[in-house]
Amino acid sequence: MSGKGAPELTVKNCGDLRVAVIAAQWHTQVMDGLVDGAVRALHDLGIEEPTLLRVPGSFELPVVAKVLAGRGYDAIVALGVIIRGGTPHFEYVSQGVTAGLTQVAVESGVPVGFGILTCDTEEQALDRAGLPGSNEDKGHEAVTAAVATATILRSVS
Ligand code: DLZ
Repeated sequence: MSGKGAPELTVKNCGDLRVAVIAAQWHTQVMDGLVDGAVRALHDLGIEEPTLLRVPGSFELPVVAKVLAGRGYDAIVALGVIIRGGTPHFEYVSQGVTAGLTQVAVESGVPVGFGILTCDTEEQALDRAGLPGSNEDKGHEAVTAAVATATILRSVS
């Protein structure tokens, strides 16, 4: 299963990379799908001992990503689900996590996979969660993209 428009990436020689997955805890069913997809992707890539950390909500993802980026990881993957409610909170959390993760990646030089779903409804999120019946598997995609980027960086260092 790959997302609409998402490339089929072939990533080689990455089994020795140190990869950390950080997952928020809001919206349990969707998060379970994202985490399963991420773990499946790591297994497919031959990365046998990834670090998996859970944080309370998506807003907490950037600070943990920043600390891990300073601890020798080759790639970090952030997973979260943010669903629009009736208040501006959706915008604050979405913007905070997006800007924070971008800043971590660009300033540290460590690729950060962006596995954050920002959806209007839970149905939209479930459709992207890599669950049975989902059309997309964003956890798998985020891992593959981050590890592919790490191998590209390693090839030029
Ligand atoms: C507060 C909040 C709200 C309203 N919605 C979500 C959400 O949809 N997804 C998510 O991952 N986290 C949400 N949070 C929690 C914030 O990310 C954060 O954990 C709290 O504001 C505490 O810092």
